[in-house]
Amino acid sequence: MDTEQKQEYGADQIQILEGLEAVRKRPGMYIGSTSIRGLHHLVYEIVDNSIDEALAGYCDTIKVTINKDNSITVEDNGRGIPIGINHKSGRPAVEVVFTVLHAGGKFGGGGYKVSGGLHGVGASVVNALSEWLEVTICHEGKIYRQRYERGHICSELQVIGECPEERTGTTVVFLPDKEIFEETVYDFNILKQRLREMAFLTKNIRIILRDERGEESLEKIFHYEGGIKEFVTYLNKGKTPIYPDVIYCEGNKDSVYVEVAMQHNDGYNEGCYSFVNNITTPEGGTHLTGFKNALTKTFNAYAKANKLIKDTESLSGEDIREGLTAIVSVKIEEPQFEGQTKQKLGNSEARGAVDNVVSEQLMIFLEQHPQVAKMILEKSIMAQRARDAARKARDLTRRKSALDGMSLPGKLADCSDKDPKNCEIYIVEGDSAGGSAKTARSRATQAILPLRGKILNVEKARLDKIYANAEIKAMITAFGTGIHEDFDITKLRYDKIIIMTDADVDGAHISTLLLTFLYRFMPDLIKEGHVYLAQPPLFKLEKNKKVWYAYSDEELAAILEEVGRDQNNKIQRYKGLGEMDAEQLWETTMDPEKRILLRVTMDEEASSELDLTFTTLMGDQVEPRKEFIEENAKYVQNLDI
Ligand code: TSJ
Repeated sequence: MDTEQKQEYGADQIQILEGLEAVRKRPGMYIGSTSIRGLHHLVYEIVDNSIDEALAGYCDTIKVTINKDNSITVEDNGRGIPIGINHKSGRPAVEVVFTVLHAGGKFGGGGYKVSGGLHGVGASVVNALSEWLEVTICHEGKIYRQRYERGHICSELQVIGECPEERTGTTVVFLPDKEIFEETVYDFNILKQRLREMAFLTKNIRIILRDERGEESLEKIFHYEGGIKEFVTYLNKGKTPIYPDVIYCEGNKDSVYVEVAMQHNDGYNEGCYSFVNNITTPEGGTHLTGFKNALTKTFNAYAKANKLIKDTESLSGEDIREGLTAIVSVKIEEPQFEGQTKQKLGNSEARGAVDNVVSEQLMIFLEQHPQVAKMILEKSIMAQRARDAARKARDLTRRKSALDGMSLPGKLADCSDKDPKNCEIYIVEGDSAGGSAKTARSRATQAILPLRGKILNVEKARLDKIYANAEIKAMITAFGTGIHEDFDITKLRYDKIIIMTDADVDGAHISTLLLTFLYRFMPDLIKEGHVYLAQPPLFKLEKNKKVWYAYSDEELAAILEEVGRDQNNKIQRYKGLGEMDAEQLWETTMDPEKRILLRVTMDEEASSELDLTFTTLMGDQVEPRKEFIEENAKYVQNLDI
C-alpha cells in the first residue's frame, strides 16, 4: 500500500460529528443489527484497526480472546494508539478515538481515516455499545490505561505502570451491552471463520484466537505466508486441482491495489469470491467484473494464438470459469458500495485496475506454463460442449411444455389452492412415505412430490446430465421458477418447500443432496427463507392408551421422567417415515398446528465457507469429510447451513 499519506492525517484532523448517544439509539445504523451478527461485528471493528496497523507495516500479531464473561480482548503489537493531545479537542488522541463518532466507513460520507489505513472508524461505536471498555497502550516504556462505561469516560488517561522500552502495542477489552444486544454469547466458530479469512487476506499476519470459557481453553492460530494463494488452496481442499500451481497476480494501478489468486479443480462449480479492503462483497461489483473480463479476454486470445480454438470461435466466460476457485481482493482508499445491501463495489477505477493487472500477468503466466493453459482450455471446451447439449435439452423441454401447457410432473399430488402464499410442497423420500403423505395431507394447501431413491449429486455432474435427471426435472417444473438464468422467484408456486426424509443417516444424506441442488441452482429460495426441513419424531411412547412423540433423546428422557419409567411403557423407535401410518405422519410431522419445521438459512458473508461445507460433504474425497464431520459433530443437531 501507499504509505506516504500517513503524515497528512494528524490527530488534529479529527472532527466531532455526533454524540455516541446516536449510536445507542440506532445501533443498527452503525453495526447492521443487534442480533448475533452485530455482536460479532464488534470484534471485527476492533480487529480492523490492528489489521490497518499491520498493513502500515508496524504490527505482525493480533490476539483475540473470548473471556469467561463473554467480554473480548483484542491485543496487537503495533505502535500503540497515539496518546498525545489532539489540538482541536485538547484531549488525548486515544480518548478521541473512543469517544467521538467518525464519519466514513460503511454508512457515512467522507473519507476520514485514523491511520491513513482502510478502516479504523469503529472504535467509538464499539465503545458506545459496550457495558464497559478498557484500552491499554504500551508506548515508550510506559503503560497507559483508560476505562469507559457505555461510552462515557470513567477517568482520565493514566499511566498505570512501566514496560520494556521496546514493547509497544494496544490492548482493548470490552463487554457488549446486554441492554443493546439480543444475544451476548460469542460463537467461537463464527469468529474462527472470519478471523481465518482476515488472515488469508493479510499476508503474513498472525492472528491467534482463544476461547477461555470452557474448562480447557481452545486456541487457533492463523498465519498464511502465501495470503490469498493459500486461501485458494484451502477452498480447493477436498477437490482435485487440475494443475498444481495457484495462479497469482498482484499490482497497483490508479491507487487500487489488486491481488488475485486462482486455480481450477475438476468439478463444475464456479467459486469466485471478491473482497474490498478485506470486506467480502457477496454481490461482486466492478472489481469482479474487471476480473471476469480479463479472464475471458486473455484465455480466448491465448487459445486463438495457439490454435486451440478456431479464429471464428470463442469460449464464454462461464465455460472458462467452470471449476474455478478464485479470490479477487482489492484495497481502495474510498470504496463506494452499491446495491440494496451495499455489498457491491461501485468504484469504476477498480474495474480497469483489476482487468489491467490480471490481463497482463495472466498472459505471461500462460505463455510460461503452456501445459496449464492447455488443461484449462481443454476443460473449457468440454464445458462449452456440455452447455450446448444442456441448452438443446432445455429448449426442447421448453418447447414441449409450451405445447402441452406446462404439464406438471406425473408424480406430483398438487394442492387445490392456487395462491402460492397459502401453499407448500413436501419433497418426500420414497414412494411408500410419499403414499402416506398423500393420504395424510391437507389437500387444499399441501402438495406432495415423492422422489425415488438417491438424488443426483450435482457436485459431481455437468449441466447436461443435471437437466436430464428425472427427479431434478420434476422439482424444477413443480416449483415453477426455472433455474439458472431463467430463474424467476415470482413464479414460485409454493411459499414453503419442505424436505421430508427419514430421521436416519440415509435420510440426512438425501436432505444434503437436495440442499446442495437448491444451494447451487436456486440459492434465492434459501436466501429468501422458502426452504424447510420437516422434523419427524424419533420415538413413540405408548402408555395406558396414551401416546407421546419425542423428537430427540433428551425429549424422550423428559417424557419418561414425567410419566414414570416402568414396564407399561411401550417405546417404538422410528427408523423411517414408512413406519408411520398416514394419521401419525399428519399428527407428528405435517399438521401446521403441531409440526416442527427447521428453516434453512445461509450467511452470505460466510459464503466461501458454505461452499467448502458442501464440497466437503458431497465431494469425492473421504479424509476432509471425516475431519469435517468430527469437527462439527456437535453442531449437526442445529442445521443452519
Ligand atoms: F481503534 C481501536 F481502539 F479499536 C484499536 C486500535 C484497537 C486495537 C486493538 C488496536 C488499535 C491500534 C491502533 N493498533 N495500532 C494502532 N495504531 C495507531 O493508532 C497509530 C499509531 C501510531 C501512529 C503514528 O503516526 O505514529 C498512527 C497511528 C494511527
